[in-house]
Amino acid sequence: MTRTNTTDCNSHTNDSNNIKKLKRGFAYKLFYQQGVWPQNASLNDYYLAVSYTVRDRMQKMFLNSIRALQEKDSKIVGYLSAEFLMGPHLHNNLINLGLYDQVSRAVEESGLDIKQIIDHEEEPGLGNGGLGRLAACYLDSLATLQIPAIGYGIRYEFGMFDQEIENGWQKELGDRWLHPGNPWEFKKAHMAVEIGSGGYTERYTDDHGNLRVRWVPARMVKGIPYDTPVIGYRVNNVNLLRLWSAEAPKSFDFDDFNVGDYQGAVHEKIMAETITKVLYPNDEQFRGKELRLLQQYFFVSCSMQDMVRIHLFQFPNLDNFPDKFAVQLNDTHPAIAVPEFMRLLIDVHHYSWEQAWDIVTHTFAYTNHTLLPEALEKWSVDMLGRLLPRHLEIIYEINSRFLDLIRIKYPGDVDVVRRMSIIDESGERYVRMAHLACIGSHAINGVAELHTRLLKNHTLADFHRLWPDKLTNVTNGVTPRRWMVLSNPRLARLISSAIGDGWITDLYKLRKLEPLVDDPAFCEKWQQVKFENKQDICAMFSCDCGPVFNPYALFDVQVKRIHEYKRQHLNLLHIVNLYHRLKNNPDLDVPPRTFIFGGKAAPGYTMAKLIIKLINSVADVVNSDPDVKNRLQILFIPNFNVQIGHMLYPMADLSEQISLAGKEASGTGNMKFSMNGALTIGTLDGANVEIREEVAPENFFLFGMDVNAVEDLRRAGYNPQTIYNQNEGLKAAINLIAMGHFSHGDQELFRPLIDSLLYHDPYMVLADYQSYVECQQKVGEVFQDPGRWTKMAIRNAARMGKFSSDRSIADYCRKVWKVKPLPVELKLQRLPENGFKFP
Ligand code: GL2
Repeated sequence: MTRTNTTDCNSHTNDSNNIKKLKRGFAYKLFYQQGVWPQNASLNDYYLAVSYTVRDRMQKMFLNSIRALQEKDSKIVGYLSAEFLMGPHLHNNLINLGLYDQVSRAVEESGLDIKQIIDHEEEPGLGNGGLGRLAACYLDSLATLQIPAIGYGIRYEFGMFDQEIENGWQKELGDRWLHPGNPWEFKKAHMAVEIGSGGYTERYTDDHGNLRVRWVPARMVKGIPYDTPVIGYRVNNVNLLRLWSAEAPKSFDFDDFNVGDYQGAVHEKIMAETITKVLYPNDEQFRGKELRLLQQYFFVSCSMQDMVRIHLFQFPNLDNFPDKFAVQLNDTHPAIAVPEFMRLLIDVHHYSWEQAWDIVTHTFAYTNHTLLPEALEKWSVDMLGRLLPRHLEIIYEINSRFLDLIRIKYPGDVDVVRRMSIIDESGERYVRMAHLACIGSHAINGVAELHTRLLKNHTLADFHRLWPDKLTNVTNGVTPRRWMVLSNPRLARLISSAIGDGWITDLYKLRKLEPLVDDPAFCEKWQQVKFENKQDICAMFSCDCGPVFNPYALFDVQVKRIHEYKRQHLNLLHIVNLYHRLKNNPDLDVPPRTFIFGGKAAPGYTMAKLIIKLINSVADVVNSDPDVKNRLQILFIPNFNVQIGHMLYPMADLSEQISLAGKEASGTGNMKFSMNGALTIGTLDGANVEIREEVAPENFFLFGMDVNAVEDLRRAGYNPQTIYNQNEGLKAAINLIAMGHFSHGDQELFRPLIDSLLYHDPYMVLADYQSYVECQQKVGEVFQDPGRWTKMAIRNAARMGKFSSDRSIADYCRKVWKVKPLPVELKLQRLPENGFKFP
């Protein structure tokens, strides 16, 4: 049920009443909540006062939504994810509530600047990149589609590190997102749960003579939930993001304290609270750290206990749990949920193994997000057994029963048993979490057509052969609320003025833009929007000591985590080549270009950090070279995060999606760029394949090998040196770097990168180089025909319907979760005049 906006002739009066109320709200919050007079208030006080006022406007819907979950026989999606990269809340909540205009007027009339207040928010960066941001987009769509859902995760005290660039190198700084105060969360201390670790298991006979198992943990911590409301776009539904924080069960040990052992007394508390202290910043690199396993178990156990509690609030037992909850495992990070739920069902709620397994396998579904072997989680059996002895027993039992099934299915095939076992016994023994997730789930999905196909044919081929119906595809999507309406208001206004605003909740409606490619006035407005967006970013950098950027240049943007498979160095080789050509031939007919990079490297990933250094080193030389002034500029924007993404996607002309085919599971930045009218230069990798299908090949700059060519080349024996020796342009670019042209003559600095390219080149940068450079040449030519470019850009945006996360969520609901919308009615309307009579 959609909330109706006031459209009657009294709307103006209503508006001004609301604005008056909002202004009073700010003043009230400033005075009573922040405890300051306006003249003494800091920007943070103002931000908090505005946020609390807005939060109050959500409360009625929030409480009604929670009540609806409890009252109705509704099915809830439990989305288990170690990461939720939510981005700033205030602006998004204003948009989804439909309060942006009123609040900004109220703020202006109070003498403040809405932009300044919005920008003040420290974003909750509780994720590394694509995977965590996808979870956030999905929460937005779940609420907007009125699907009851709870996102379960970890309330990291320190989220993703802040990146600074010092002398060209990445420097990591601790993120202090909670420091200014978080107005969006509600601490629910009374809903704490207890989590064990370590210890041993024992068998015992219960009062009825049944043989049972008991886990006796060595340590306990408390999990405290913090709830953040997630509101849908212009609906009453508000879902829940429930993040768990670890606390010691008692503050500290007084016995130890009294005998003078202060260190010992606080030790336990510190150890407990370490669990949720910090997000591991390694994107797609499995590190096998004990604390990370503890984090995973901690939030999974908290969440499963919570769902069991919610279920038992309405039903006498857990028999029908899968009718009440569909639980999604966002990658294998929460896969320990499978044995944990078995433990809760068998040891705590006394189900038989068979009954428990039936409930578990009807509850879980698993999304795989990567094919990279180094990202696949496998925990050492020793470590897992030490931390979670009962879970290891359960995993062994799951495995033993599963392998019996395999032996019956494939008699005599010992190899398939070895390959499919949950336990990897090829050397030190490991628990393969992807196998555990596959076996414990009723559905498995990849995140783009190509990725799912590769899962079926390679990574999970044995599982696919065993259960041909289990593996499906759900192509990723992103929310147009944040990634268009919020971040690109100029474009959103233009689109709505042309085709109405229905596209915001039905992105396929953007198709209505297509005929407008033949409307010169519309095309001109489209260009103007892009130009103004580009001017914004130029204005931001013009006052700094850095170079002044030319808004007429082609803005060529690659923003994402820095990783060799994403091939930022391929982009760089093209830049160096272009620089070299421009120096040798000042008359070269190419449009001016501004190359923009952004992204963080995992702190321990030396090669990725060296790539950042190289980008900045090339930028230093190129930006200060008068020979290429205004024709070639390079900018590395530090600390790429959601907030900076808001700025960058709308101003890009060209989106770089240049990973080696078969490596990027989907990508989601590719979708954000296209929606905002950038053209893509890309390989046939991840969702690029489907983007190209949607926008049509003539509106997409394709280059490079496809997965089959990559496979063939690898099989034939790939030798990057041959390519280097045969390609003069490539040789010149590599030599410039190797000879120290960008490192003050230092020939050692970039040697590891150059050697890697020349002697291994695991991501076949050199193999795709020529095709990339030629494609970039074509990009330049088309950009010199603004009319043609604009038509292509409009067609790109117009055909992005498929890539709304609303479509992805609708797919999950239909294919995986079997859930339906539950529109929330505002039954609980207002607080009683004379207060409550408390029960
Ligand atoms: C990723 C994939 O690398 C990326 O291609 C995909 O778009 C997202 C979301 O499905 O998941 N996998 C992963 O571990 N991270 C990703 O971004 N961090």
